[in-house]
Amino acid sequence: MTKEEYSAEHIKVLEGLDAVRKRPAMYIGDTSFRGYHHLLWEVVDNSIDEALAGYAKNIKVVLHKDGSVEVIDDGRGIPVEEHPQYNISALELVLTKLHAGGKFDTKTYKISGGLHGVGISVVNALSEFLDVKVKREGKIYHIAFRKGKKVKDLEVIGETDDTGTDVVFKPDPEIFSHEGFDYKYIASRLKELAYLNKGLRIELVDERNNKREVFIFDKGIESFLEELVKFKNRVLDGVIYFKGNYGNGEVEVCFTYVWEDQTSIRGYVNNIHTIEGGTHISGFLQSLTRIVKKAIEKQPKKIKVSIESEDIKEGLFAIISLKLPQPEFEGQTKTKLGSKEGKDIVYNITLRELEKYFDINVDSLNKIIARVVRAAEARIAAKRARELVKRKSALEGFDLPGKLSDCSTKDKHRAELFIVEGESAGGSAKLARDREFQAVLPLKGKIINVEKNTMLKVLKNEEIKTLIASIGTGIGENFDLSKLRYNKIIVMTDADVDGAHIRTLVLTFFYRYLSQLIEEGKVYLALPPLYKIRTNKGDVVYAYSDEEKEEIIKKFKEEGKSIVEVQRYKGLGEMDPEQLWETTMDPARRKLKQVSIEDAAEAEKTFTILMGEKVEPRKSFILENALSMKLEELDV
Ligand code: 0RA
Repeated sequence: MTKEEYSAEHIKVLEGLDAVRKRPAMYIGDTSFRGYHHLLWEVVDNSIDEALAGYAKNIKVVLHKDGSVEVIDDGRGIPVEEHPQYNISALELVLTKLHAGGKFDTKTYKISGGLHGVGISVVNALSEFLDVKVKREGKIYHIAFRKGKKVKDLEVIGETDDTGTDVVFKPDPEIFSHEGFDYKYIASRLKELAYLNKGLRIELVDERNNKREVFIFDKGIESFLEELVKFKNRVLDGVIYFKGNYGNGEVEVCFTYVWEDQTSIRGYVNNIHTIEGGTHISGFLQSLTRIVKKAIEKQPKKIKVSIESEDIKEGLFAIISLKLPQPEFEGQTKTKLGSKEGKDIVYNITLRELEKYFDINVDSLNKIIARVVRAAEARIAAKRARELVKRKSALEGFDLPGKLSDCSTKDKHRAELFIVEGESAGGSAKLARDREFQAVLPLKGKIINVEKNTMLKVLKNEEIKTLIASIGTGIGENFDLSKLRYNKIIVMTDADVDGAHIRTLVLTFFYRYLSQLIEEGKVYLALPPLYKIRTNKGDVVYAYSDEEKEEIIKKFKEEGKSIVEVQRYKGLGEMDPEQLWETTMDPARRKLKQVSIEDAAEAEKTFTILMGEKVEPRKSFILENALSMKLEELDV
């Protein structure tokens, strides 16, 4: 071809790729880590599109030792026939024409990943080298480039029965400030793509250090959601899944509820994570809210609390994956779906499919209602408590409740608060403590009647109000850690059923309204001894468990000491102040258990069972626990 024979289009094509090398950031955002990996996503997206179109079943990504990366798929192969307009192969065209991308023929694909989509020609322009092999119509074709310029014409290099595309490229170090592909980053996105495209097998091989992973999920986003809620307390046994077509769109939805006060709604549009949300998310939430509210109104036993949309969201974990031909994105990072159809599709499919689902799975609906009602109750209770704290401080200044026997130190780091059950144990604790740094707050036995108490009632309780005032931080949204009046908050209860009840209640209260305190490691359980063991020689030893007791007795016997007398402590009130100090309160000798968020979550689960509407689990819970208590109480 002579110079004159170049058509105007050809010249434009060449200028196009030069422009990419001159201003790479205009096409891929930046020339560091993100831009560098953007090249890979551009190529992977093309193979994913071929999978979405129903052709590719396997995608393999290989990180080579020389810094190049290879993306192999078993799709139809990029077309190689001559393009009528340009007189070059379609393959060469997509590799050299700007914006042509893999979507030069828009009718070929209904749907394609829209965030990257600058086209594989941009990858070619910014690569030190790029090599493509296409298997198609019985032949293997090959073409090669350096820095966007063709160095090998398209030629047949072999024969095959397979089809597919194989692209190898190395980002050009002249262009990028970053060097090297990041295995973890790539693996996590490929895994996400495998979740989003049910049944698609994606293999990642790292030849630099012999790592290999295969991602394939026959349950798609259902498996994804299972993974997200793996360590949570679940409201439903499984996850709810449905999908449907509406207009030009198709949506897959999967959701479940957990007891934790968290919400996670992940949206995807054409496999792009819509971090800023958008119309598809609002469509889902509106539909879910409508269905749940309607179901609540229809309950035979009238539910009095009014439900707000935030109550529907509490504990909700959802994944919404929408496929839409021409999505429009908005927002700062262009990851918010703006298209109005997005909402129509998800709203209507959710309404239709979820109503069908709940008709069959009434139990799931009832469990969700219970979760939503609890969220509403907690919201109202927290609001009341906030008003109360405000009012209290307005009326009483900084006065502390009379029931609190405070410590005298002003050093918050040394100060400790003992929460003690009952007046008698409270009395012993007051006598036993070191008043310089130990404060004591007795809680009345009355509030242990958790069975009938929702957290709403608990928050109205005088004792709990006193507790909030003593701690000083406020609760819920107004929580302020810097106002904490004690460095350790120690729950000290008897080793009996009532003790277990009050511990459950207090921990549930902390979990729901003061979880930051637990996360900061400020909440502890005192571990009083279970036994006092005395010998005829006057030795006195305390045992904190049955095993320890047995060991001590054995040791005494071996030492020839007899009349070993064992006293089982049933309550803190049985100890004299001296003993209580020695065994349970003295920082040098006591045992404390730091409460973890898991312990507290466990307590709240127990609380939920204890106060729940369902009689059966409550009954069996109380029976089981009463039984274990009885065994413990058997004296030796
Ligand atoms: C356009 C048309 C056809 C295939 C592709 C693009 C295609 C592109 C890529 C990029 C990576 N892997 C790919 N696989 C396929 C097929 C047209 C036909 O065969 O009818």
